[in-house]
Amino acid sequence: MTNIKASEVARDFALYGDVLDAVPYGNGHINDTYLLRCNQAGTVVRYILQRLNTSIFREPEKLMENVSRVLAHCASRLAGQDDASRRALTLVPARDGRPFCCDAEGAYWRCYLFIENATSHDILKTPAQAFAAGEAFGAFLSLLADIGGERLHETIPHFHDTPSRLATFDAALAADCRNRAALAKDEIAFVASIRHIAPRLLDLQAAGAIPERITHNDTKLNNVMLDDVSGAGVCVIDLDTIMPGQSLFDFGDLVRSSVSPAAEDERDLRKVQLRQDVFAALVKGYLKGCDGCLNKTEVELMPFAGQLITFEIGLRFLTDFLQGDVYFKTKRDGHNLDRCRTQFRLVQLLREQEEALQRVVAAV
Ligand code: ADP
Ligand code: GN1
Ligand code: MG
Repeated sequence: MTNIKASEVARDFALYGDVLDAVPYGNGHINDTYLLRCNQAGTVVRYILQRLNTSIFREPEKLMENVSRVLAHCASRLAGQDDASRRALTLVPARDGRPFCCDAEGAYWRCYLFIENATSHDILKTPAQAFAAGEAFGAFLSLLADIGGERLHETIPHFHDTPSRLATFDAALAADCRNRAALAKDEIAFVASIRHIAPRLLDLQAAGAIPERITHNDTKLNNVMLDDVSGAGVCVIDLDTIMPGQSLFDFGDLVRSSVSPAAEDERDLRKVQLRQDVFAALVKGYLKGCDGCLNKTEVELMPFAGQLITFEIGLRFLTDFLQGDVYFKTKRDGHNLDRCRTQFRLVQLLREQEEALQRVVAAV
């Protein structure tokens, strides 16, 4: 059903034509996303309209400055190439020229061209899709390598700082404000058993073995659009967390969200599996997209990154469960605990098969 507020806000953007409707769209956990349709001189043209979640993104204007800079860089690098307007997001400016607009309640909105004839998948089906997604995120990393100018803003400080995520978890567990810890005994014990892995990537960065790069930081599978005909990666989306980070944060999140055929919130944990052929295709695609820019340590730690980022995000789901579901959108009781369980099961599989995955990387 059309959302009245979103249709009203749409009129504040410099769109051509008449607003037809705006309906909730997509499966994102953070922002409110709408599919907006306009009648543009007799043709229906689609856009993505989003209300930013400002309880999570506390400095939306700085965030939009990052997004605008990144997209201007992408546009200049893609200029003149085939399909350039599908291969990077394009912001529609507000009527006052800013890259966003604010409504009467002070909420921040932005509008993008809709990427047509492409799909963002929640579950990856084939190794060919894995190669395509890996290549797209790798190419995005390499595209951003020479963005230049000042350091990008940190839109969420300590986003992939796993030790800091552990400290937040410890505090949530100590407070247990919803009396839910008793429902998550096994998961809490699992955290205790592997918490020692948390600082490894940041320690290696501090020691100079892993470089800081401009990274996407939210490279889950449904944040890349694959072409409906060729299956190739078309466009990386969801740019809110682009900031300084590590390539392994990106590769790790891609592993987390792609290697298992089960949904992130699947309740039957027998369905959580580690598809090694999918992992191999992700590695090949990502390395091809990166085009030689990763160092030896970054390549060797690709299997470990999958395990660490999956642990970190499972930990965030568990923390949110303990805190009363205040961060991720949820649709049912225990939703965050279900999500945590799939992540932790996958961590177990990634740890059990770590040597085999290392052989996969060495063979590429
Ligand atoms: P969230 O931060 O909430 O995950 P996203 O920016 O990822 O929000 O958008 C949610 C979903 O909307 C995406 O997974 C994708 O399916 C769809 N989407 C977002 N931007 C576009 C776009 N420009 N064109 C087509 N679909 C899009
Ligand atoms: C969120 O925005 P979305 O749905 O693509 C989250 C990620 C998590 C992911 C888990 C800003 O991603 O960090 O890995 O959910 N984004 C933010 O599915 O917290
Ligand atoms: Mg998203």
